[in-house]
Amino acid sequence: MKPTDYIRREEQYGAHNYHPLPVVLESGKGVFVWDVEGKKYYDFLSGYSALSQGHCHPHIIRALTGQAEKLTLVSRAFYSDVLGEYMEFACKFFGYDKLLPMNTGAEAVETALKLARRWGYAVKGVQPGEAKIVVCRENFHGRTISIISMSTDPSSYAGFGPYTPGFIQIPYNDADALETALADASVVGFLVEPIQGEAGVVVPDEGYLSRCYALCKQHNVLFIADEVQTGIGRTGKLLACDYEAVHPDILILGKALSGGVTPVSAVFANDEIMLTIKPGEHGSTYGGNPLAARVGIAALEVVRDENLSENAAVAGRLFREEMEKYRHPMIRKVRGKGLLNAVVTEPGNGKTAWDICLALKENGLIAKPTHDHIIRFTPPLVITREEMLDALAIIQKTFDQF
Ligand code: IF1
Repeated sequence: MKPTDYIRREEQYGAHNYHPLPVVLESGKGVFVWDVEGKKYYDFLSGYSALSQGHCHPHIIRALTGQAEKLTLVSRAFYSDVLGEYMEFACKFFGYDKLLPMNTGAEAVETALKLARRWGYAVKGVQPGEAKIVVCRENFHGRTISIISMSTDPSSYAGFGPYTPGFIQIPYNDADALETALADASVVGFLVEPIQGEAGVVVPDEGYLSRCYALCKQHNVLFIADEVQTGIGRTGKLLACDYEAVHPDILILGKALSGGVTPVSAVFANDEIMLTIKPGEHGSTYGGNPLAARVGIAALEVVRDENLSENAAVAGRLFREEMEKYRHPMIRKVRGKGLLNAVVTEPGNGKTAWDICLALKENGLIAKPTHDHIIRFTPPLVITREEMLDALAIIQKTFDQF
């Protein structure tokens, strides 16, 4: 079969909810993937930051296959030998009393919303049904109906109403707007991405997160960090909140929590918050399954043992320095932290970010535009200096072609 055959079959039998780059991948290892014709590419999307440990990391694959031959799922109706081990390991890794295991990032965000509301009624004393959660404009937290009810992006929410009530939208990177919103005593939480990924890697001002955290403390409101994309080393620290020594009241993780081999997400909180949800009040068939637990431990061990946060900081600085030195009329700016970076492009002679991504693919590097003029560059955090320099050469050679 040719790549077009694979594409045509997927078009015929699959929903058209994506518009993928025309590349058909068959295998991956570290920072590389190969298509069905054996062509090699640098993967500069990393499964939207889920593959931070690189494709098919041996330590994670061994954990996956070993557990897969023993016990994959018991449901939470029973205990398993490995779930508690994972919970203890992850709670100590991120510094929380407890975690609630889920599968996708959106499920973890929904869980955090429920937890904040429940805490608001049970502990803060907000009137039942009145809890409000403050969110930022241009947020991206997933695709469920309550999550798109928080969104200001029509491509996320339009045509899917009616929407879940109880959300107050304020501008991102504006602590004064948060202070104003917190005057409402029914606010129970502030949900924020430490860096807005989908919005095009928007990095807030220095001090924004710590000021918001202080305002939340002042108003007895939970600071909820969605680190599904920014967490687990991606921005050069274990958590993006670590840049400002902010310890979120509720921490949401997903994606790289499993190194891209099976969906694993989690919500972390201390007892006063977490224990407001009682047995039977929340759950998920696969949440906390033994396979996910074993994989989760291995994925975090790789982050720790291979110093991936530090590597992301060093490799990311190299990327931005080299791209800032490189001048091109189609590049307006380069921004990011660690290995969560984006190039903001100027449409040039009718060429768009999509055209650049098509040319990058021809030159051996795959990346994807977010919105139509921003290209996100998020390689696995295991990338070496040589690989980064080689990838930069491909990126600059590609822009030179325009
Ligand atoms: C798509 C974006 C990235 C996320 C944050 C929660 C979730 C995501 C900060 C939900 C998921 C994914 C979803 C995927 C594309 C990708 C994405 F472009 F949509 F925004 F990475 F930036 N919080 N992001 O980034 O996690 O339920 O997907 O496991 O929907 O197209 P999920």
